[in-house]
Amino acid sequence: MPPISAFIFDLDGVITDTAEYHYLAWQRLADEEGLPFSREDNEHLRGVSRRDSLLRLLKGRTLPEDTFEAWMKRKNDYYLGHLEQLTPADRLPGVTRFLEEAAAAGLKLGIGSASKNAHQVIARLGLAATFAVIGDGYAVAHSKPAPDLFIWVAGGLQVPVEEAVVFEDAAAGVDAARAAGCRTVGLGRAGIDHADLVLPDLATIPVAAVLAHFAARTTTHG
Ligand code: B16
Ligand code: MG
Repeated sequence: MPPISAFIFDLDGVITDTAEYHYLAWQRLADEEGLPFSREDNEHLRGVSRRDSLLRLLKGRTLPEDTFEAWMKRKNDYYLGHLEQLTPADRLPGVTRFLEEAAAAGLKLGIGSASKNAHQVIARLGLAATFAVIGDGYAVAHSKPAPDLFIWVAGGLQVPVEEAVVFEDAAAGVDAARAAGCRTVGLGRAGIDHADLVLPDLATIPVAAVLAHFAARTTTHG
C-alpha cells in the first residue's frame, strides 16, 4: 500500500465539540414541537446531515416540505446563535499540536464535515489558513455514510484516496471513509471500532505514531 500523504479531519467531535450546540438547538425545536428527544438521541446524530437528523427526530411522522424546511431553518438559527460563543479555545485537547505536527511533516490537510456551517466553525476556531480543502455539507449531494465527501476532499488535495487518513468520531463517518478507500482513525466513542486505528482522542498521540502505525500495516499487509 502507498504511504500516507494527507490527513482529512471530520469537524464536530474531532476538531471541536459542536455536538453540544447541535443538541441544545435540536432540544429547543423538539420542545417547541412536542417531539421526544434526549441527549442519547443526540449521540446518534453525530455526523448525520441536518435533513437526516430531522427525519430521525420525526420517527416516521411526515411533514409538508415547506414545514420541514422551516423547522430545519429554525434549528439552524438556534445553532448559529450558540456558534457566536465559539473561539480558538474550543479546539479539542491536542488539536493545535497535532495539526502543527502534521503540517510540519509535510502532510496535506483537509476537512470532511457534514455541516453546512463548517467554514464558519473553522473560521471561529482560527483555523481558516490551516486546511487546504474544506469539504462541507454543500460539497456533495450524498452525505455520510456515502463515500462522496471524502473522495471530493482527497480530489481537492490532489492525493489518491488510499494515501489519505480520515479522522472520525462517528460510525457514519468511518463508514464513509472506508467506502471511499481511505485509511481510518476512529476517535472516542462506541461505534467506531471498525476504524483501522481507534484512539480516545488526539490529546496525546504524536503524528509520527499515526504514520508509523500505517507504515507498519503497509509492511505487514502490503
Ligand atoms: P449542519 P461533522 C455534523 O458535523 C454533526 O456531527 C451533525 O450533528 C450535524 O447534524 C451535521 O454536521 C450537519 O450540520 O446542521 O451545521 O449542516 O461531524 O460531519 O463535522
Ligand atoms: Mg463528527
